Amino acid sequence: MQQTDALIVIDMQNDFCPGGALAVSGGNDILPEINAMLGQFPVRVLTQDWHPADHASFAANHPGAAPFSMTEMPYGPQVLWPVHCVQGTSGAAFHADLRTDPADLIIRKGFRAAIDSYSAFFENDHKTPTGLDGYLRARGVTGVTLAGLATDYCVAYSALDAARLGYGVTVRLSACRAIDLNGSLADALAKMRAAGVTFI
Ligand code: VGL
Ligand code: ZN
Repeated sequence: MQQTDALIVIDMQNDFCPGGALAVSGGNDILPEINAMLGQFPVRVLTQDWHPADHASFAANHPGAAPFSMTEMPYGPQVLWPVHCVQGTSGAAFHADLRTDPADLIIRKGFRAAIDSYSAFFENDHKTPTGLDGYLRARGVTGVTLAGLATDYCVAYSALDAARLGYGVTVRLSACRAIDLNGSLADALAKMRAAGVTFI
């Protein structure tokens, strides 16, 4: 690892762990590995999915729509999710066993009601920045390692954006878990591989 590598821990929040509103199977199993990784990188970032209650990605805000069905947004197709990670709720809080003290930066995303944001870098229109790219560049970061939830959504979108932005990208698959909706995991792994992402 070079001195310029950042660890980006994606969405280790209660709602994505067993018992949560959008639980990822085995989501909490990766906490020990992530906690250990937080001591191994010179730059450490946590992301936090952070939605208002009227968020457009929630099936509950689309009368008659079932969770995990699809809709069209102005920026393209969008999965309609169960209500999750509502700002200020316990579901949006980091898992109690995540070591948050080593984090240099906590970046929140998905706070605009009209647009979802899987990636740590851009919202789902692939244009609206979160500010993370500017932060990492200002700190001289050239490579990022990603871990967290979920492999096939927020981790994959972050990895693909990071590759597009010119960072060297590594995904620590043993420290990720997937939602795997209709083949989304295989699809995400193929896209990341094609983008030059390294898996460890
Ligand atoms: C995520 C779906 C909706 C994720 C966030 O963290 O992968 N997935 N919001
Ligand atoms: Zn979300």
